[in-house]
Amino acid sequence: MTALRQATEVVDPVPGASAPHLPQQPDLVQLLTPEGERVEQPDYSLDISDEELRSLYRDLALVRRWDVEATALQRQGELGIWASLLGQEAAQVGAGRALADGDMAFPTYREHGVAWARGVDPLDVMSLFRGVDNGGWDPVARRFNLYTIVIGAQCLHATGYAMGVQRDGSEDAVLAFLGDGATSQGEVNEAMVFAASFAAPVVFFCQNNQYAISVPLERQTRIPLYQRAAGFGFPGVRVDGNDVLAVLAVTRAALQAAREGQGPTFIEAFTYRMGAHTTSDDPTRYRLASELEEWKLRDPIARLKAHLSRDGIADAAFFESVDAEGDELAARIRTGTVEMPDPAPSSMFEHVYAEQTPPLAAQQAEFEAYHASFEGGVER
Ligand SMILES: Cc1ncc(C[n+]2csc(CCOP(=O)(O)OP(=O)(O)O)c2C)c(N)n1
Ligand SMILES: [Mg+2]
Repeated sequence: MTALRQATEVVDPVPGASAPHLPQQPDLVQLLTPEGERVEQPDYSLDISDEELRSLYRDLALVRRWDVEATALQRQGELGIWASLLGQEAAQVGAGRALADGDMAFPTYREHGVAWARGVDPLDVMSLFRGVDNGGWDPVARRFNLYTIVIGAQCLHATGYAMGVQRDGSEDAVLAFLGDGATSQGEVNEAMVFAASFAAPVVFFCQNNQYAISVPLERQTRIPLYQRAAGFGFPGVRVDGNDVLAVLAVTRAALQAAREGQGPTFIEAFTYRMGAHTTSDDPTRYRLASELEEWKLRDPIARLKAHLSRDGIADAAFFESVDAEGDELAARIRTGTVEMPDPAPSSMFEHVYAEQTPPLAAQQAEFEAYHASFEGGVER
C-alpha cells in the first residue's frame, strides 16, 4: 500500500462507533466520560469548584431550553428560520466560558451557547431570526461579533482583528468559530495562513458536527480536521465536544497561549448536530436514525448531570430549580418574540454602512416613494 493510500484511510466519522472498518482515534481530549466519570488529563488539568460545575450545567440546560423554544416558534411562523444548536451545547458553553472578559469572539450563525455565555440577551438573537434586525446586541460591549452567515468569512475578520490586537500591544485573545464544512472554504485557509505567519493571537474553534448541511465529513476531508493545523504551522488538538469540561480546559489553554504570543491553535471540537441543519432542512433525507441514537448516548447535558448526581455535587432540588428557570426563560423568549414590533421597511437602508452613501440614499428615497404610492394598500 502506498503512503498516499494510507493517508486516505484515517478518517473515522464517528470514532469507535459506526465505522468498525476504520481505525480508532485515541487523540480525543476528554475529562468526562459519556457516563459522567472524571478522567485525568495531565496536559489539561481543570481546577473547578462545585459551584462552577453547577453553573455550567445551568448554562447547558438553559441554552437547550432556549433552542427548543426557538424551534417551536419557527414552526408556528414566528421566526423566519432557526439554526439549532441541539447537541452542541457543551462545545459552545465550554468555549464561551473559556473567554476572558477582554477577549473577542467571532461566531457563525449557530453560536447561541456562546452568545449566552457572553451575556447576550436571547431576544437580541431571536430578533435576527425573526427578521427584525441583524442582531440586537452591541458586539463591542459584549465582545461578541454579530452572526456571520457567509461561511468562513468570520475567520478573516477574527484574524484581522487579532492582528490589530497584536499591534495595539493588548493582552486580549480572539476566538474564531467555524464548522467542519467551513474548513474547505478559501477564506478559512487564507485566515490560517495569515494567523500562522504573523503569530496572531487567534484560536480557531471548529465544531465538527459531522455535517455541512447534507454533506458528511468524509466528503470534506481525508484526514482528521485537527491534523490540518500542522500544514499551517500551528498546533491542532481534538477535544470531545460533548464534554464541557474538556472543551473549557482546552480552549482556555489555547487562548492563554495566544495571549502569551505563542500564536494560533486549531481546536476541533468533535460533536454532532442532533437536529436539522436549520428549520429548512430535513436530515432524514441524508442520514440514518441509528446514527442519532448513537450520539444520544453521548449527550452533553446528560453526561454532566450524571457527574453532578454521582458525585453528590447537585441534588434533585437543584435540577428542579434549573427546570423551573428554563420554563421562565422559555416564557420570556416566547412573549418577547411574538411582541417584537415590525421594523419600518426602509430601516434596512440604515444598517448597510456606518455612514449613508449617496447611491444608497437615492435607493432609500426611491423605495420610500414606491411604498408611499400604495396608499390604503392599493397602488395609486
Ligand atoms: C460562502 C457560502 N457558501 C454557501 C453557503 C450556504 N451554507 C450555509 S450553511 C452551509 C454549511 C456549513 O457547514 P459547516 O461549516 O459544517 O457548519 P454547520 O452549519 O454544520 O454548523 C452552507 C454551505 C453560505 N452560507 N455561504
Ligand atoms: Mg458542520
